[in-house]
Amino acid sequence: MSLLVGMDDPTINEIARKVYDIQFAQDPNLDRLYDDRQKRLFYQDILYNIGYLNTAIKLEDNYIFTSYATWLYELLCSLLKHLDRDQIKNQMVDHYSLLINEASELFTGEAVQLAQTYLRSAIAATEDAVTNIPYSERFLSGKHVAVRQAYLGAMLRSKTHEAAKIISDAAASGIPLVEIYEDILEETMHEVGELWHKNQITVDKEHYCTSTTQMVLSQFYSVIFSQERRNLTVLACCVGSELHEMGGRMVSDLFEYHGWDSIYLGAAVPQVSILAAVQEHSPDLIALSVTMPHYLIDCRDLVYSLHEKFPKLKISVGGRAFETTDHLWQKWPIDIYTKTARDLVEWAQAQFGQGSNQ
Ligand code: B12
Repeated sequence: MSLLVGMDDPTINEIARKVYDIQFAQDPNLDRLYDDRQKRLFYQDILYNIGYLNTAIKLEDNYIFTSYATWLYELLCSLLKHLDRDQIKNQMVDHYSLLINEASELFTGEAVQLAQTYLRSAIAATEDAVTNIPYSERFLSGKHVAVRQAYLGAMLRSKTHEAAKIISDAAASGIPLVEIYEDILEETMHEVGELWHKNQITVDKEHYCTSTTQMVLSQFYSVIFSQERRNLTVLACCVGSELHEMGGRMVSDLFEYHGWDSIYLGAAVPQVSILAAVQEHSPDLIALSVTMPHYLIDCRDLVYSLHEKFPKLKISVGGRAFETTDHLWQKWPIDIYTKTARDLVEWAQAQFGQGSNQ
């Protein structure tokens, strides 16, 4: 039960080269994703991997190799900033699978099976490590933390169907819609932003989490749009060149769910178009959403125009940008600022003499 030869032996190098060539042939993206230096290190790592595997086999200690696999995975995640944790996991799983195929070239006798067992354990350990990220205190406190973690975990592993099911199961278990929106989905998106900021997920993963969450929101539209009407209209939109449109969408959806007619104009709406839309639809309330502080000036200008042109219109503002100000909204002629969509709905229900649906 031994490795055929020492690490400097040409046979080992030959097998490492073969594993390297097969892996690059199987996944043509690798050629693009790695520069020449990284390719050399990739090859070097194959030799290390074989070395660690050999040590584990000789000592008959599976844990040596699985703990090495987890350590290597975290090292690669911090070195390969352009790659997502999930992408690195996929590459490592491909790599260990190739070594499983080559085990009989590397080892003899019982060692072949041991190698394959240890490599399978390394695959499992690497798959588990994908979601082993230290989450923020905010994400880990509050309501429905377990659902948030399960939902984010599924998205970090790119399991769209699983992620959608976690949320539909949460709804089926009786969690109110507003809590699904704000305590689960909003908090998860906030955490996605933190992970992106800390460089723990790539931009494409952040985009994927956004589009998955938008798809998940749409699962609720049959419920949202089937509530009793209240003959009230809210118009919501994002101001300036604001691209963050999920907050405004949630505001709009929660009003619709409470029987209001909602008109959601979405992201980056020019001032002139917002004024024209108010003229056309005569809403009872307008909800202006700002996430990036540099669109606060556009918001202020719009608020003054709305106030002057439509004196009866109730004006509300909200969104992350206001949390970064010193109560800026107090200086503007608006009717209400609230931190959350649910608080705005509650205020509006009281203001317009309607009880809540909840
Ligand atoms: C998804 C996302 C994006 C997506 C948005 C896609 C889309 N279709 O919406 C894209 C990729 C486009 C994007 C781009 C950028 N983003 Co971004 N993004 C996010 C992220 C991860 C989630 C936003 C989100 O959907 N949250 C969930 C919603 C539901 O929450 P919410 O908006 O806060 O809304 C709630 C409340 O605020 C309130 N509310 C919202 N509107 C209103 C309105 C009223 C009237 C009321 C009462 C209440 C209310 O109700 C909602 C429910 O309670 C955030 C992280 C975060 N902390 O939010 C970063 C984040 C906002 N982005 C950030 C940055 C830096 C950017 C970019 C500059 C990145 C870049 N270099 O290109 C650009 C700027 C684009 C632009 N011009 O607007 C930073 C901002 C940091 C800062 N200092 O300001 C954040 C905080 C990430 C981070 N942690 O660093 N982003």
